[in-house]
Amino acid sequence: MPETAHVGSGKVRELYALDDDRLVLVASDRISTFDVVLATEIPDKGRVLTGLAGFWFVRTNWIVPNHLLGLREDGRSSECRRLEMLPLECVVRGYITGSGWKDYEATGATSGHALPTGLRESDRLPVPIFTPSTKADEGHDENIDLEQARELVGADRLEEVERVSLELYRFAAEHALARGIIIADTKFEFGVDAEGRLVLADEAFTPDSSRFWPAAEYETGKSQPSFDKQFVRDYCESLGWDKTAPGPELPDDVVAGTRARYVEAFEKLTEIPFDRYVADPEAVLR
Ligand code: Q0Z
Repeated sequence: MPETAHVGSGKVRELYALDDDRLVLVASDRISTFDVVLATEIPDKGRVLTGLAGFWFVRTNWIVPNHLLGLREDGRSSECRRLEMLPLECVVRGYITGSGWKDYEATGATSGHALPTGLRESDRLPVPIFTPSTKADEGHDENIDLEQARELVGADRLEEVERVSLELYRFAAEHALARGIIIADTKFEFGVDAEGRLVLADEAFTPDSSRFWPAAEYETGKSQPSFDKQFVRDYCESLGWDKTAPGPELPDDVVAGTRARYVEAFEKLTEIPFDRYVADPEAVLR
């Protein structure tokens, strides 16, 4: 995109400025595992993520307005409103896993939420919890408690992002579970528009911003297979790779299996054939 200024890079996405008010977010087909971006791409992964995010933005705009202006013809890029971003990662956990499980094992709590004793890894929580973290440029986000989050965005805005985050999660987790996918946890990024209104930004309820688990295979007391990345993880583990860059190249069967899982997640959640999306990205917005 030569006529537009590059304004940011994520691990597998790029951000460009169209003008002062509009950005283009491009999702590549790159995949990361164990925090390393691999050289082998998963065809259509970027389209799946962009389409899913568009689907969720439209279906949740009754909860909170969002930054989406439209999907581009390529299906992997979206135009969005440029916002003032809040310096907070808004995480909601419905199940105890990942860094929340690590915190719980060490302290019995996570982000200041006292949790019931005797929880097992991957247990569903009695109620979903809001566990904000800070954006770390290098390495992992750091879980913080509500007091630290309040210092970052102010008491009123924190109350608002907590309420909205929990409402978004409850809505999407129920939709997904009815279609065979557990959304174990999810991360939102919010911005504020020129009028001071809270706006959902970035991506929402994609496999890159959330942990998707196949509901049919859910078993508490152990870590769960990832809906999308399990073939890649299993293959990488089978090699005895030390998880430092550069990662291994993926064989064709692992690529094909992983692509099929992304497409399966898209079709289960949107109830739209992926081919229809490719032909007409705006199909997910209707
Ligand atoms: C999102 C990110 C990515 C690199 C900035 N609507 C918005 N307005 C202002 N800023 C952003 C957004 Cl989404 C914004 N990021 C995260 C995404 C590549 C960084 F695709 N950074």
